[in-house]
Amino acid sequence: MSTDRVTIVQRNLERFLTSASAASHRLDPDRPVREGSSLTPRRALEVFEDQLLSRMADVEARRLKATGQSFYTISSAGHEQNAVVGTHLRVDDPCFLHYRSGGLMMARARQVPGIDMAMDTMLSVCASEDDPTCEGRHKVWGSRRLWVPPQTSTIASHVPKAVGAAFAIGRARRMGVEIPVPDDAIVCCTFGDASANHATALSGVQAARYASRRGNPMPVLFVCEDNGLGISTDTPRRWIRETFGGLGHLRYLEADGHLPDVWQVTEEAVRLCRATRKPTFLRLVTVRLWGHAGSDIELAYRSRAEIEQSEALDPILRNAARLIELGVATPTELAEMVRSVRERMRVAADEAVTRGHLDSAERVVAPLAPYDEAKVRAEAEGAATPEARRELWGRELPEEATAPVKRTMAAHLSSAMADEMLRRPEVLVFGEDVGRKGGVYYVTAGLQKRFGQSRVIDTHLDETSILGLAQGAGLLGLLPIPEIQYLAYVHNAVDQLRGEASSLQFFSNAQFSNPMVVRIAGLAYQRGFGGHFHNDNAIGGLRDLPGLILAVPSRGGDAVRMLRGCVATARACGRVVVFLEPIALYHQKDLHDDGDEAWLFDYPTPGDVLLPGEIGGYGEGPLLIVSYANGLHMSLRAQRILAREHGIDSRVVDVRWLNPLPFEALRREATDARAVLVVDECRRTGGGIAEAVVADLAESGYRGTLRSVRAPDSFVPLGPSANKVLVQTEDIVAAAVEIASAVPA
Ligand SMILES: Cc1ncc(C[n+]2csc(CCOP(=O)(O)OP(=O)(O)O)c2C)c(N)n1
Ligand SMILES: [Mg+2]
Repeated sequence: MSTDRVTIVQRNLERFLTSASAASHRLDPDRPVREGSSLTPRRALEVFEDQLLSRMADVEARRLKATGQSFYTISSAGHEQNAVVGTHLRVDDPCFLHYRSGGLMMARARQVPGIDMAMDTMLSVCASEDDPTCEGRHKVWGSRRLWVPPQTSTIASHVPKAVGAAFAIGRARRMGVEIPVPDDAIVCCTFGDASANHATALSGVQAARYASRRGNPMPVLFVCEDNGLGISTDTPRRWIRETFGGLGHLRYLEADGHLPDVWQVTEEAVRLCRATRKPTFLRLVTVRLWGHAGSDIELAYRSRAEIEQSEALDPILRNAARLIELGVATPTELAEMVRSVRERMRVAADEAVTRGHLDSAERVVAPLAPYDEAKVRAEAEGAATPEARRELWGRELPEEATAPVKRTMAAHLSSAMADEMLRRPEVLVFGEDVGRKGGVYYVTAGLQKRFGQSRVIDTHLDETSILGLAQGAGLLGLLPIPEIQYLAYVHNAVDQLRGEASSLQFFSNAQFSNPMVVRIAGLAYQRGFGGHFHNDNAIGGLRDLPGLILAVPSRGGDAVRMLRGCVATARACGRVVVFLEPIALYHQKDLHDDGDEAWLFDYPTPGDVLLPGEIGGYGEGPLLIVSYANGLHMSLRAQRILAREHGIDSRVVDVRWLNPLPFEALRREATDARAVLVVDECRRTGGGIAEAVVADLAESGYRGTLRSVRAPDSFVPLGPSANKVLVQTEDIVAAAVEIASAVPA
């Protein structure tokens, strides 16, 4: 049925142009179409042509779908007035777009010579390897040259990063850091009316208003493309106005009607946003033609009369009528334009289907996780000048400090953050309570005093917005190091990492990146305090993200060296890194006995670094114990007990990097071991690393005994019962003794 409606809508336009009469007058191509308007016939015809390009791209996508040659049929048909937004924006205004913003894209491409958006769009819907945005990996509007980072299909998930980018424009200036867009750029973010209800959209709009309320420039233009439907569910009339029309710190405008009317309001919205640097919301009234997507049977939930009503409001039909009436063009001229745009798109489509597709897994994954070790090492090993460091630290550099209190992991990380901020003016630290308080565990203490409020920001309480800011700032060339207060609370916003941040290089063929190092305080072992939400040991949701690096230090010195490696990897390769700091080890001083202070370490001198994949090892013996974080601490305790009380010698390995797992290094370690015991403080099934490590060793031909100690699949209760669901040192000893007795030395 949708194909029929495509034909019907096209025929409506043709019939109209055949039967319409030309106006009795003809407007001068460069005089305003009406008094006070900046719209001239010349510009109006350009917009109309962009709208036709968008429309014909939809027509061709559906034609090719019928023969299995195109793979994307969510169309912009009925939304083409968004081309007007594209006309009023500059090409250096970053855009984060709804999947129906085809007209906007066409109008934007017009501003850049040498871009053939008809061809590019056809390559994209055919998932061709020649698609310049992402070699066919996905299709939601994107272009490097047009400053449009491609978006995922997750509705509204791009709103927080658009807000983050708008914030970063103003912030970069305050930080004195050059970014790739001018100071007066604005950010445009389009989305649908149903999407406007989504928590993520509301999160973004709220963040923009909040930041603006606090006096920050927030040049973001939200454009709600309101077609009154979210697939089959209607949006109540006036809902968008009722929801966003009366909010403080958000200017609200509505654009409806013919081209000249939409032109005027849109121009005003862009002008206001640019001039005032304040969040602006434009409701653009649209209709949806041809159902939600090619596969949608619209008649199942809408009557024919309703469908015909939408078709009567086809913006292309209405604009054509208006342009003829105004004397901008004759019906014959518009008919000729329709014919030539259709022909152009058809030629592009026929060419696009001849192109190939990515033909190997290697090619598909190539941009997923760029890594250049030499570049990363050079970045990691650099440091600020000795003079600058002396000036920052005063008499005593952190590596010269002797008092034990200075040598816990928390203290070291705090110094490492200061060192990174000193040598990299583009580092931006933010999160809940990171400024005045210094973070939940004081890791960022003193940074705001040292580096100022422009670089160390207390955000409002919303993890989605924090990760949105990280993406926007990273996209614009800053180096964000946000803090999430607890592991449990990243899950609250994890789509911003899962769906968005970690997929950007893949879906843009590494033409865009959003480097960041997300610091998260997490894991358990807080002696019963805090309950599950402060003792969360669920890392599965981060471990299965392709491209995301998950770093988990266990020792204070390593934490510094790893942080250097992480920041360098983000900087040099645009990667998304999660740096998970074990809360229970922040202030840990002792290892074996109370007061032994064997868990205090020296501050590594600048240049001493650990890069992704570099594991650690302690002791020698036929038993290999593989662990990380709190498990590493316990394994080292177990190692001494095993040697002293059971005559079992072992080597303990610190995995350090939990995604991707350093399989090869672990296989090497296991080569001479008679048995391998994996000590995993995270959940038994899917949550931890034991499954993967054991499976890899087994599959790679390891012949010794394999065993693991893991936490049960449980949440962590409050009080002493917590230890019942957490791996204990005694469990490690018992498992090691059991394997040793099974495997003769
Ligand atoms: C988070 C999320 N949930 C559900 C979907 C499935 N889905 C795709 S589009 C859509 C409706 C969106 O409606 P609206 O925002 O009004 O945009 P429109 O398609 O009408 O332009 C839904 C539910 C999705 N893509 N993302
Ligand atoms: Mg809608």
